[in-house]
Amino acid sequence: MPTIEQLSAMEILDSRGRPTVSATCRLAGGVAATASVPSGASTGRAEALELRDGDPRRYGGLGCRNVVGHVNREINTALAGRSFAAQADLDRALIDLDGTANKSKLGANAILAVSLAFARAAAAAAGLPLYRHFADILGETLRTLPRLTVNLFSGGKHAGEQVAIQDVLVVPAGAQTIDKGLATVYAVYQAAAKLTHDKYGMRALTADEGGLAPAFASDEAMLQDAVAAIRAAGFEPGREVALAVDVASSHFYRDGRYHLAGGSLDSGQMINHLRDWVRRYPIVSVEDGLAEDDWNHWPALRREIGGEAPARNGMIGPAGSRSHPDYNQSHTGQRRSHTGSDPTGGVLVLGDDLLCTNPQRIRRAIETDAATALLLKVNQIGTVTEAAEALRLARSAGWHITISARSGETEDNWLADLAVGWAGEQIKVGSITQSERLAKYNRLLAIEAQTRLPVVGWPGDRIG
Ligand code: 2PG
Ligand code: MG
Repeated sequence: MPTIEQLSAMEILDSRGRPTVSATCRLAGGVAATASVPSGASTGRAEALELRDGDPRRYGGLGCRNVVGHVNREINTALAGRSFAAQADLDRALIDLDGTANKSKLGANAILAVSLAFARAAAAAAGLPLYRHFADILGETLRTLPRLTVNLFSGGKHAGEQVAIQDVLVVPAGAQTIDKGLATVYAVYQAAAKLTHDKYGMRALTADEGGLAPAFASDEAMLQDAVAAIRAAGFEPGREVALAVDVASSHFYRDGRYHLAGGSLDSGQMINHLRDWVRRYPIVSVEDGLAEDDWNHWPALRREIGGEAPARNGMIGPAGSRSHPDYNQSHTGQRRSHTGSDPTGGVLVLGDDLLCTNPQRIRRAIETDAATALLLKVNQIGTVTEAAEALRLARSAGWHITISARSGETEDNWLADLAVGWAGEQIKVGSITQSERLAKYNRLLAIEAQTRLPVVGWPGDRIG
């Protein structure tokens, strides 16, 4: 049973140069491990509280010195010398020590840094790779590697809001390995960088997560250009390479309307707009298509674009049973042919800001049939154990899981281990540039080489 000898932390900088927290857990017996926490920009309002110093003279108030102090003093004093048989016991002690609903006393950033550092130290003490330890925490066996969803074009809060939509992502659906998937994404990204230069006269300047961010004329231009880049790279859109979209619509939802470049839409019109996109572009996943507070309309969105409701209490395996479209496209690239009676074919209706990795919100979404997939960001909830609970709940409803990084990341790579250990169907790390992103992709490559696990297949193997 791991006994904590010392917990300590320091302030480090994330990929945007903003402070974040790195914690080290030393166990009795000498094993020590360090983990650092990411930070979002387009945050959901229900996220656990990331505590900041608020001193405007230092990092514009974003400093984390107080949080570091919480680890070095309160948390260390309370937990050093104690033994924890399981991750859940340690996390429970952290939650109790904080005592607030949103971790605002000690800070979710302090708590998560300790939770992760303990997980890594316990794995090392047991002589296990971190991905296997995460699988043990969940009570899972290792099954699959996640499908890649990789940022290509960015707008919204990650790119100075030149367009409202936050991210268009490349999904190398035909690639059977992480290795091939990354090579495919590289080719599309290079084609997109050339397109950015030729069409917009811009160098390949990138947004927070490394996505390209030219001055698109409209939100839809992001999708058109993404399809053009896929073709230019020599792939067939919708068969070898598909798209995912993070609409991040909470961030352009005001007074009950969605404010896009061409004007504003009410919820019903926004749903129609997204359904139209899903019909005309090879989109397999729509994240935050509606705003975090627009609960009343999410069920209609799910019905319109999500295909059949997922089977409850059933795990979706590598070739699960959800209906998916035939992503074959005509040569115009503008209309997809579909199988069955469902014109959209059923894309993932993925909740990020809506759900905030929060079991209460996930339960509400399951009860109202508002989504079919959970975007899992551990720092939205603040401990490994609560994130595992969120995942279990989503899986019990037959949902898919997309394990996600944040826009402010560090060089730490635990996310890749988490995605494999928890058998996430998708992983979302950002673009194929910038070392804080590549740290995760490189770790996935290493895990693939070690385990030879298969990448999750698309349901029905209709792609590829
Ligand atoms: C999102 C994330 C990652 P942020 O909205 O899904 O892309 O962004 O970390 O800024 O919340
Ligand atoms: Mg999002």
